[in-house]
This record gives sequence, structure tokens and C-alpha cells, in this order.
Amino acid sequence: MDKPFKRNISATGDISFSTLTVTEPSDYAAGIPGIKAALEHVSKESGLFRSIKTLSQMNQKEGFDCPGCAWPDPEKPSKLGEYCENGAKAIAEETTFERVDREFFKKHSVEEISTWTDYQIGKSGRITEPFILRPGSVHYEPIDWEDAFKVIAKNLHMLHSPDEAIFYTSGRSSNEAAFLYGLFIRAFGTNNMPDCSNMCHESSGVALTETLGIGKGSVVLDDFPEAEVVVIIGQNPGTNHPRMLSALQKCKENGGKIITINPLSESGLNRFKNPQEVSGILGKGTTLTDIFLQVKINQDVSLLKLIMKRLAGRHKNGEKVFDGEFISEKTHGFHELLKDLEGYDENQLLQLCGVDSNQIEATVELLAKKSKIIICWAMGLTQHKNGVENIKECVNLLLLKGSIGKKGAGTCPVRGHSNVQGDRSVGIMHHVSEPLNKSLHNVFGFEPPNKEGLDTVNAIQAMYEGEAKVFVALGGNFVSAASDTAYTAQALENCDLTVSVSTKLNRTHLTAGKTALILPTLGRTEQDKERFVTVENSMGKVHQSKGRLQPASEYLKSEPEIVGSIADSYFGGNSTIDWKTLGSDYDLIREKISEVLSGYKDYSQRSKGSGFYLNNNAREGDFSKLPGGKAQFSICGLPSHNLEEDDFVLMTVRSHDQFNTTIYGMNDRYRGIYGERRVVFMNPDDMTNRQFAPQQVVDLVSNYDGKERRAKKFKLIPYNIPSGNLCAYFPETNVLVPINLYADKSNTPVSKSVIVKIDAKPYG
Ligand SMILES: Nc1nc2c(c(=O)[nH]1)N[C@H]1C(S)=C(S)[C@@H](COP(=O)(O)OP(=O)(O)OC[C@H]3O[C@@H](n4cnc5c(=O)[nH]c(N)nc54)[C@H](O)[C@@H]3O)O[C@H]1N2
Ligand SMILES: Nc1nc2c(c(=O)[nH]1)N[C@H]1C(S)=C(S)[C@@H](COP(=O)(O)OP(=O)(O)OC[C@H]3O[C@@H](n4cnc5c(=O)[nH]c(N)nc54)[C@H](O)[C@@H]3O)O[C@H]1N2
Ligand SMILES: [Mo]
Repeated sequence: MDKPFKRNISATGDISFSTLTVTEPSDYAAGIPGIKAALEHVSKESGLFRSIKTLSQMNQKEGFDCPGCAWPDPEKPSKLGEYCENGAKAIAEETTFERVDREFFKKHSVEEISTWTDYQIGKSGRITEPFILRPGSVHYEPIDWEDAFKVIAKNLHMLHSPDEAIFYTSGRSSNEAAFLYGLFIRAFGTNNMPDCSNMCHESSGVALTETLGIGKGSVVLDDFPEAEVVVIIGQNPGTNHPRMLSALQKCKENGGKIITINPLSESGLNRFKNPQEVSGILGKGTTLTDIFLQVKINQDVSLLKLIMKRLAGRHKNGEKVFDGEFISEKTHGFHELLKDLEGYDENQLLQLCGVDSNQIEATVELLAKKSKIIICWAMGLTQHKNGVENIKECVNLLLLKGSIGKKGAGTCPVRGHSNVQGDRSVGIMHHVSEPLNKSLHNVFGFEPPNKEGLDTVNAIQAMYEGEAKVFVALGGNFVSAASDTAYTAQALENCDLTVSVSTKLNRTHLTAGKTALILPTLGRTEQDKERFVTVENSMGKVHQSKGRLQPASEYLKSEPEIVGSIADSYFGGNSTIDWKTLGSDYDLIREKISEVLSGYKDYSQRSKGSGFYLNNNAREGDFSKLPGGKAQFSICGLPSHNLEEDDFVLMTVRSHDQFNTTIYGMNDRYRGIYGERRVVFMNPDDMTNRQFAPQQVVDLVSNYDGKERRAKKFKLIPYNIPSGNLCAYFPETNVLVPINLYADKSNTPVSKSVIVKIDAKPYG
């Protein structure tokens, strides 16, 4: 039996419902409500004048990179400011006037804070100085920076093996911080580098590497206006990548078509009123989606197979629907794919995916005639048991059409965190890379470890079992982001030491190890002694980011400084690397990156202005490093769920008012939900058939490995979602996902197809 976790770990604290208002979902994104919401959030948190000044510097060439998503900036940013409503909310969170300081922690014990909602915890404000939670204490107390570094060094020295330490990275860290962190971790002696990517696009990385030889997307922003068809599958850009809507608008203006594949009809994909254009503010906006395929959760492979099977039928009849030349010159496995498709029954596929046959035919007709196709995707494909195969099936379609390595076409995994891709490029990964190790050895003279490290899921299990004892996080909110909340909380609590380098207070600071440290750091918007850092966007372009605002407190340190000091304190002079100097001199870090990795020549110089692209073999249509020198078609199976009659498939998604575990507000405007997060969307017929009433309160219950996991008190909302499917927000629902439920090959927690039952009994 697990012992109950002593602090509250529910994202909604002690659950009591606030006033929920439900309206019809919005039929368009942005426009005046978008601008209004943006200004409300920023002016409430950090003052209207200061906010407008900050927003105007965002994503400009001399400004800072938006800490929101990783969508790229256009070559010519809009003079009105290159930002979106949710970018504005991200800025409001960071530039808030509220402070978590000595008085705060004197007043509030860790136990007390744990009863607050994630929303309240986040709104407490910016952390002002380093704090320590000593063994047995329930209050964080201030600690000197140097003493904090000594606590870390001492705990690391006490370990029997470097593999007893875990070093997590969230995707907001700069390339400079991430490179230095990875360098220190390897010099220390482990590859235990779980990162947020493990919970996010790991499935994309695995699938794309195996099929196309690079774990990143192949398109650039300029491909969108040229595309004939853009497919958006498993992604909600209106909320999570709002600036992508401008790119889709350009595609539409040039006559391109948009196909959306999603269990929900997300408003952001219906119609877009561009807030950066007068016509967008006053006019009707642009209709984006031409064909909407309302697929059942996790049945994308069935749908894609059906589309390809019908295309293959036309091919067999002599219609030129595939790019024969591309297929024979550049790919491997075409005939095997055709043979595999032949083995499937159309009616079975149709039934599984739940999409109207005529809609599928319209899609086939469109795809048959076009050859410049982009496929965009995000968590709706990656966070399933067959996440890797979901993406391989998309690659199959693109390869059939010769839609890789040419303008206006390609793969577009839309990244989450603003620098998650850059962190990987500069060395944050738990796998061993021989070339990287060799290169680090040549440049720095030490022997990096060659044992595979732990990813997020495995790291949690190691901490739970007592095999890992020190946990360090460069950003993020580990306990709330990971699955199986109670298990993960226990894993962290089992540690001797947990360290969080953070801007703001979050639940991970409360699920502390025997000793816990919070090390406060500068945000993207803040001045860093005239230094700049660099980041890589979703399309592989590296560019600078420089904050201008006065830091939230004079005691903050930058992430590279913190990492440099941890390393310096640990090695205490017994290292050939001058860690302190490296941590303070970002030009020097960039010089070292360019010595270790290819593609970063004249790094500091080239990252100024609009930046530079890293090499991308798929973009060039070069598959020479793959087996036989060719891109690979894949044979994928159908997902299977073995549902019992009263089982539902639940997807856990983001509301419009959150950034991952940071809750900006209580509304999900586009879906018509106001004032409450504990809601679950259900098909109206399913509700009638099972005699559920709108807003009835129920528990969601999962039962994996004979263990019941329960997310308590959700209000049922009738919604346009396929029968048998449910949708609710994370992190509230992470308690339902067992730690050992993750995608094949990528180990990404299965957050989008959780099997649950509905229990209404506790509430009459
Ligand atoms: N404002 C804001 N921006 C963000 C974030 C945020 O929280 N807030 N998070 C950032 C991060 S880290 C990431 S990874 C991205 C996430 O960006 P998204 O992946 O867009 O985020 P989710 O809310 O998880 O949305 C998943 C979408 O996939 C659909 N979906 C779920 N299951 C399936 C399925 O089986 N098949 C199909 N076809 N669709 C499915 C859902 O209906 C939903 O529209 O956004 C980034 N940007
Ligand atoms: N059920 C379910 N679970 C999911 C998902 C899902 O769709 N469903 N999505 C998954 C995905 S895609 C991801 S990426 C993960 C996200 O996992 P994480 O990256 O771990 O979580 P975040 O909520 O983005 O982290 C927020 C915290 O980062 C800190 N922070 C913010 N800015 C900075 C900064 O500039 N520097 C530093 N050092 N710290 C900073 C703040 O303290 C803030 O509290 O969650 C995953 N979990
Ligand atoms: Mo993510």
C-alpha cells in the first residue's frame, strides 16, 4: 500500500466549485475579445503602460523571445507588435508585481500553501531570493546563494554513484544554460537528463529520426504561403500556437486548403480575425478549415490508413495520385505499404475512426490532385500508446505524395515550450550520443559517461524506489506535469534533496525532498547585465533573445550563472573547466558550443538580427544517412483499447487560460467555459443514454493494474465530441494516468487516451 501523501497534491486544492458559466463555443479566434483578454491580463498583473512597452519588444529583432510557444517569428515582424493573447498572458505571469519573499514564507507554511489551487499558487508572484526547506521544517527560510550551492555540492558528493542524481530540464532554458547544464551533468558523470520533451514531442523525435533521419520538422515559415494543403492533426493552435493562425491565413489567401483532424471542432481552426490587421479587428475574418474530420480519440491511424487505401485504389486504376519519381528515387518500402493497406477492410476502418465517408472522399479527392502538402501536429498524436506510429503514418502520407524536401511541403511537429528544441540540439538528452561524447572529450578533455540515462518516467520510478536521491530541475513543475501525481509526489519526497531553479512558486516546491531548495532566476523579459541568450524555434532557426525589464529582485541570478556556480561548488577547483567564468560569459559558452557541435560557426555574430538556420537533411531531401540512403515507409498496426461497455476514452488537454501547469485564469473562452476548471466534456447522446444531467457532479475513475485512481468532482458538460470520448483539463486529471502507461519507444505518458469510468454515486 502507498502511504497517503502528507501534503495536498490536488491542482484544485480543497475542491469547492466556483460559479461555472457555460455558453456556446466561440465560432472564431482572436479579434477584439482576444485583444481585450490580452490587455486585461497584462494590466492587472503588471500595469498597463509597462505591459504595452514590454509587449512591443516581444519577438522583435532586438527584443526578447516570447516565453510562450516555439512558433517562429516572421522575417518582418508586425509594427503593431508580434504577439498573441496567450503570449501576453505569459508575459503578465512573468512581469507580475506580486512577490514570494521572506514575509510570504514566514506567513504561509508549505502545508497551508499545498491546500491552495494551482491558480492561487501561481498568482503568489515572483520568487525574490534563494530559499531552503530544512528537514522537519514546514516553512521555507532564506539562504545565501553560496550556502545553497554548498548544500547541493555536499549532497552530490554523498551519492554512491553519479547515477543516483536526476537532472530535469523544462524547455524554457536558453541554449547557453542548457549546454552548460548538460556539460556539467556529463562531467559529474551521468546521463540522467529527463526533460519535458519526454512528455511532449519525444514520439515525434523517434518517428522522424527513424523515417527521415532527423528528429525535427522539415518546413520553414515561408512554406505556408506556398502550400496547397495544410493538414492540422491533433493540435489546437488557436489556443496553444495562436501566431500560427497568421501563417494559415496566408496559405488560405494564396488559395491553399486546410484539413483539420480532431475529435473537437476547435474554434481557432474555424475562423480567424487577425488582431494585427484592421480588417481582422473589424471584419468577418478568414475561414480556415475547409474539411473537418471529426476523428475518434486515438483513431488517427485508422483514418489515415483509410485515406491512403482509397488513394492507393486510384493509383491502381492508373490515376497519377502518388509521386512515382520521388518514391522510387528517395524512399524504401512503398510496395510493402501498399500490400499492408490492401489487407485492411474499408468498413472496419470507417467504423473505427467514426468519420463520415463523404468527408473522407472529399479529402482523398483533394489530396489526390495536390502535391505540396504540410502536415502539422502536436500532443493529439504524440501522447498515445502508439504515438510514434501515429506520426509514422503521417510521414507515410507525405512520402506517397513526394511532399518532403520541396517548397510548400513537409513535416511540421509544432513544438511546445519556447526553447525545447534548442535544449535538445545543444545536448539535453538521456540517450548516449557517441559523436557528442567524442566531441566533448576533444574540447574539454574529460570522458563523458556512456551509459544510457533515465528519461522522465524512469527517473520517477528510480526516485520512488530509492535508487535516485537528488533531483535538480532547471525550470518546470515536475510533479504537476508528470503522470500519476501521487506516485510522482512520493518519488520526489523520497529524495534527500530536491532543487528547483524557478521564476515562480509551483507545486513541485511543495512535494519536497528531505531538504529542498528554490533558486530564483531571471525571466526572458528581464535585463541580464547587457548579455543576451539564444534560442531555437520550432523550425530550427537560432536567434538571440534579450530582456529589457528591471529584474523582479536584485538577488536573482541567471540560469547560466546558477549552473556555473553549482558546478564550481561541486568540483571545488578540481576541474580543468573554469565553470564560474563560463557561467558568466555567454559569448564564451557560444564559442564552446560551436567547437563541440556543427552548424554553430560564428555563433554570437550570426545569432544577432534574424538569426540562422541549423542544417536539416529532410528539408534538403537528403536521406543518405538512413538505411539504403532512403526515407523509410513504415508499417503500423491499429491501436487497440479493449474497452468495457461503460469505459470512456479521455483526452487531457489545455484550456485557453493556462500554460501547461501555470493557470492564467479560470476561463476556456473558445469552448464556452467560464469560472471553473473541473469540467468534463461528453457527447450529448452518451449523456442521455446513461441518464446523466448537464453539470451533474461525477468522479473520473481509472483502473489499470487492478489499482483504482480517482479524480474527484467534475461537472459534466454536453459537448460536440465523438461518442465514447471525453475531454478534461490537465493537470487535474494526471492522477488518472498510471506511471507505467506510456508510448512504445518514446516513453511519453499516455495523456490523450486514458481509459476511465464515470462514477456519479458519491454525489447521489
Ligand atoms: N497558451 C498556451 N500555449 C501553449 C501551451 C499551453 O499550455 N498554453 N503549451 C505548450 C506546449 S508545452 C505544448 S506541447 C503545446 C501543446 O499544444 P497542443 O497539442 O495543441 O495542446 P493540447 O491542449 O494538448 O491539445 C491537443 C489537441 O489535440 C486534440 N486531440 C486529442 N487527442 C487526439 C487524437 O487522438 N487525435 C487527434 N487527431 N486529435 C486529438 C485535442 O482535441 C486538442 O485540440 O502548446 C504549447 N503552447
Ligand atoms: N495530462 C497531461 N499532462 C501533461 C501534458 C498533457 O497534455 N496532458 N503535457 C505535457 C507537456 S507537452 C509538457 S511540455 C509538460 C510541461 O512540463 P514542465 O515544463 O515541467 O511544466 P511547466 O508548467 O511548463 O513549468 C512551469 C514552471 O516553470 C518555471 N519557469 C517559468 N519560466 C521559467 C524560466 O524562464 N526559467 C526557469 N528556470 N523556470 C521557469 C515556473 O516556476 C513555472 O512554475 O507537461 C506534460 N504533462
Ligand atoms: Mo510540451
